[in-house]
Amino acid sequence: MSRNEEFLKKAAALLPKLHHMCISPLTPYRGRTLKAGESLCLDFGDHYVGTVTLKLSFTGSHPDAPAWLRFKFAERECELSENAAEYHGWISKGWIQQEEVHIDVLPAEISLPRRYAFRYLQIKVLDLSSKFDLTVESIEADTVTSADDGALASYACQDAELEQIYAVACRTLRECMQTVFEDGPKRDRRLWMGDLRLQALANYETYKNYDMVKACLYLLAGDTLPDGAVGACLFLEPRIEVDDTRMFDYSLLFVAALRDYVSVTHDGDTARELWPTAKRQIELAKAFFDGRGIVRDSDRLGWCFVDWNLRLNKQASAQGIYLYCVQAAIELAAALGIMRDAQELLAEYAEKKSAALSWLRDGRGLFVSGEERQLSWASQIWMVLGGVVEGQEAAKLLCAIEHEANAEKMVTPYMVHYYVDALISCGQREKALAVLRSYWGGMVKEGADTFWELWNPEDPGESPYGGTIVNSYCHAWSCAPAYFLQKYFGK
Ligand code: RAM
Repeated sequence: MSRNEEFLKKAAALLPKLHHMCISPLTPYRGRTLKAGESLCLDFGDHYVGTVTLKLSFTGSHPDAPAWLRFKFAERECELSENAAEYHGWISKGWIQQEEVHIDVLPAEISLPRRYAFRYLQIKVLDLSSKFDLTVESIEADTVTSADDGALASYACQDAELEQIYAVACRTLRECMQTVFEDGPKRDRRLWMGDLRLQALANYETYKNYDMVKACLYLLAGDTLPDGAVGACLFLEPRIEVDDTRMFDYSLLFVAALRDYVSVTHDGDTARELWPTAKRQIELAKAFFDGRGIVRDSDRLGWCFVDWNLRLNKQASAQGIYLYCVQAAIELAAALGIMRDAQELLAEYAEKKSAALSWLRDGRGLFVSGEERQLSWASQIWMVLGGVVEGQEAAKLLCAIEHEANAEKMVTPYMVHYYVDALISCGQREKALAVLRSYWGGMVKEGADTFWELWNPEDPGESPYGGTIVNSYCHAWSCAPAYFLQKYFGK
């Protein structure tokens, strides 16, 4: 791994402090007695992130055996009825927010071992001697976020549905704002490049913590993969360390995130200092193109995320993402006055754009991906965002894909964010607003307090991991409405 200690020092100095707030469940519970097999479900009224401490006691005879309890934390109530033993997916069971505890001596004060993301807590007595009952005396959560609630930009548009969608989006972002912008406080609880970009955009319109974005950019630039690639994600503990996961699109999106940051803050020093990292991402991506100027097919590209639709061929999307990020690099180079880089990037852009037009379109003008010439929403969207088609032509393309029943669809709010962005870029604002209402509004109708990692209205039980029990229901890449509503659909 390649570390730049100066960058990491700079980041450390800018990382935010956590604000603590002590809360208790809204459900009345004090003095509740529980016998073996009984359970208590507590509702904290909203989504929180924090640690939990309980005071427990007993009635009846002196306890003659340990109390054996199970604690389940849930972001959505439906998670409480999931069975951890039935999950055999590819992401670790370790993420499941569940503890089993034996309490030898009562009364006792116990602090559960982890930080949890939750609205609900279920306490189940797995076993207890029949000579006494367990009593719950008090439950407190020490909740944390680095978001400053007082700084949140209000959104009043005389439309209750949109205001609610905005509030849920901001709550989502708030809960993911911890020491860094976490992808989700339930899982994976770390700084992911692709997630960061969307969180930063929402943050610019809401909490406006510019230093936190700057810190995250310096972290990612401060510990890269050995060849200088920005890693897909980064750990903070026990020490700052880039993950060894490499993703074609996430490395490139560093360039877009830096461009966004600079265009909002006009922070020229950061632009200058991080420009070599940005430029390096474009250079590294060049190795993935064939002689025609087309990015290698999915099977040779390595991991390029795009979306959690597991059938998606990523080739065309990758080409679009590359073009999108080259455009961002051109803007940065021009802003920095590095005209030689800007000129070179312009030539690179023109070449790869024309290759996309020549090789990735079918006879009807739709973009296709991979050897099988797969049709997908993602491919059209990224070609629009990459500027391969523009204006009316782009609007027509995004309309045409709606009528292709076999086209691969989007399943994450992450990808739908880019769809909304593409619609706005070609003047389809009304349509963009309709998507915000139907997609994010759809989650609100399903009872979302915070927006989810994955939402496929056609298959609400979908999980890319082999089981919804590890899905995250507060995932900051889904806070798009906070950004779009505030920026484009204000008063
Ligand atoms: C999920 C993470 C994160 C995302 C990656 C690709 O597992 O939670 O949000 O960036 O996938």
